[in-house]
Amino acid sequence: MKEQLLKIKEDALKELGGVKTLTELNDLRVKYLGKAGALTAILRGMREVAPEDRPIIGALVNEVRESLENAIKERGESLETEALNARLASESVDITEPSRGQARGALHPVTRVLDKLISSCVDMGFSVVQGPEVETDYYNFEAMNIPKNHPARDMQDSFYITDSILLRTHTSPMQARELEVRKPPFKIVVPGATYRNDSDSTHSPVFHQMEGLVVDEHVSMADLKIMLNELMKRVFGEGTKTRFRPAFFPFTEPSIELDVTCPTCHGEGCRICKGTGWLELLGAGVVNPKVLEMSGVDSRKYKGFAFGIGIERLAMVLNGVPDLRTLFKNDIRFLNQMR
Ligand code: 2NM
Repeated sequence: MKEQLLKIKEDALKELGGVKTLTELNDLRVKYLGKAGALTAILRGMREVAPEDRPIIGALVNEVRESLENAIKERGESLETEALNARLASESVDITEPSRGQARGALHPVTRVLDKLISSCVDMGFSVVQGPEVETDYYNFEAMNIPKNHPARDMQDSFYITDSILLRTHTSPMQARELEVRKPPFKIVVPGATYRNDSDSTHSPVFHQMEGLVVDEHVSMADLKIMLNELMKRVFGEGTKTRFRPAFFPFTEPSIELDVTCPTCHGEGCRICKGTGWLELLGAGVVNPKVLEMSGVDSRKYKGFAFGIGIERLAMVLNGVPDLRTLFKNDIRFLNQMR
């Protein structure tokens, strides 16, 4: 019987070594320690054991049971630890792996150019004002010294809503509104959307402008040139050169147009500047005294200078965009190149 017990113990421990799962472990427990198990069978056979041997056998049964229970418990614990480690390994996240990345939005090239112009002017002491895009004939044309028979007023160039109301064709009407209410001296810029009935590779029916206006005693063409040179350096970089050509606008006298050295080739000549090294950039001039007077500003005491710049053309030049209309198609393939 003693041999039987030791054999049970030996078999059980051997089997235990091969147990791989908690289920197998439980089966093993039932097989040796359960009600119908091998050890229980031995206990049942105790009546056949000589009475004087019973305590010895009984003690041995207990010892075997105890050591099997301990071994099973130990094996169970190590199986649980193994299972936990396997789960931790399979569910672990490698925080050093590079992420898939987020698709990032970006500012529209027109917005970027406009922001740059506005902040450069703000840095030079200008206030920013915005006004209505639906304007009266008076502010859009009359107050800008554009008379009734002027070609700019043609129905074919302007979007009229009624005989006297239209979509503003430039941001100048807001300048007139400010001339009426502001007390000089002042410096303002008016950025915003403007509308003309035109559509080709250099024109869009909606486009953007920024106009600036400075009114003070004794301001002159010299101040205008100094200010524009400074603005161009801030927007295009310190090495930028300018040149001024005479021009005509009804609202300024004298009037000029300004060219800058091409920001792409820095004056060498390239595709963008069509080999000339220069880009026509903006119009400007000394505010026509008639314009000041119409808005109630005393033109003997106060002078003004003003400039107007088209934003799309600038965005095209700075980003190498050949057709202005692509700026407003919102084709994602185009926008992704405009970062
Ligand atoms: C331009 C060119 C030259 C301009 C003039 C005025 C105002 F209100 F003072 F009369 N605002 N903007 C101006 C002058 C605009 O755009 C090419």
